[in-house]
Amino acid sequence: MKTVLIGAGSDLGVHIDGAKFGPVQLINDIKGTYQGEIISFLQDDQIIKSRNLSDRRKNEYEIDQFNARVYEAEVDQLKKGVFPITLGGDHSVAIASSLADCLVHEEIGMIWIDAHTDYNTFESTVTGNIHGLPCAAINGYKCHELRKFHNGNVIDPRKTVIVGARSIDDWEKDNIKYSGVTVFTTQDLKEKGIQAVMNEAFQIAGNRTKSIHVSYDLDIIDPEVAPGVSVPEVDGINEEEAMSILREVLNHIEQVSSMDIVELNPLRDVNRKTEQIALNILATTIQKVEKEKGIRKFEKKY
Ligand SMILES: [Mn+2]
Repeated sequence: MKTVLIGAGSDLGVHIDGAKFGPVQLINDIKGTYQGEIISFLQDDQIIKSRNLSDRRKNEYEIDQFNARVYEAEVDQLKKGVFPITLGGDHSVAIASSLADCLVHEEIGMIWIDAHTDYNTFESTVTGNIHGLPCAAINGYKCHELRKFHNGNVIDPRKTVIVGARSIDDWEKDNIKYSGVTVFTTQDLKEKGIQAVMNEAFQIAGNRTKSIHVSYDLDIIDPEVAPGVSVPEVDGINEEEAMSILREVLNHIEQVSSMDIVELNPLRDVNRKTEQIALNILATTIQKVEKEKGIRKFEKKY
């Protein structure tokens, strides 16, 4: 199956700058050898980001505008039967990539690999950084302002699994409880093992669904190994474990219809360590999808 790279260079979802350069960097690294199409979006230079601490809706309008453009391109590619790999950008770009997939494919599940649960709402957020809200937005748990461009179903929280979380805000915990989303923590990965957790994740996300959107946030990895993210969280997994999570995703590739690799922040990186890991994840995914994933067998609405 063919892949397409969609660069979603926005860091409007976080007060720290730099994630907007993530896709630029990765695309630069890979464009010499990559055969597929590359589509790049970069946030408007004219935008002055809101960094006001009391602003609970930082750059809400600009994020919606940016996501609307990414969404349109994603829908286009998915309709053509291509496998989009979306490169972030902060995690708010996943609202566009996942909901595009949800529009094109019937009954979709989601696996959200992340140190954070990204399940805040405008009411619960402490920082006002919208990259802490996307998972809730995609699940239709409040946050309707963040999916104005989307005219379709949301992804059912009961078919959404968050993997690797270790930083959950107090109010966010309530959202998680009320929504019905499943969370496996970093501790779960260590205790139960990666394979067991990922198998369970695919079972839940794949239950009566035809396809799954996988969103891979690089901050799941320990900042000692991968410092190049905007909001690092200590006590993460190591590089080998990060690759082993990817391997489990790729073992289920027939169920997966699109994927994100997000939150690479080149301005925070040290000796390009995080970039190298992201590149490895990207190249391994491309190779697997192009070589081994068959012609799509999802039912399409179109
Ligand atoms: Mn995230």
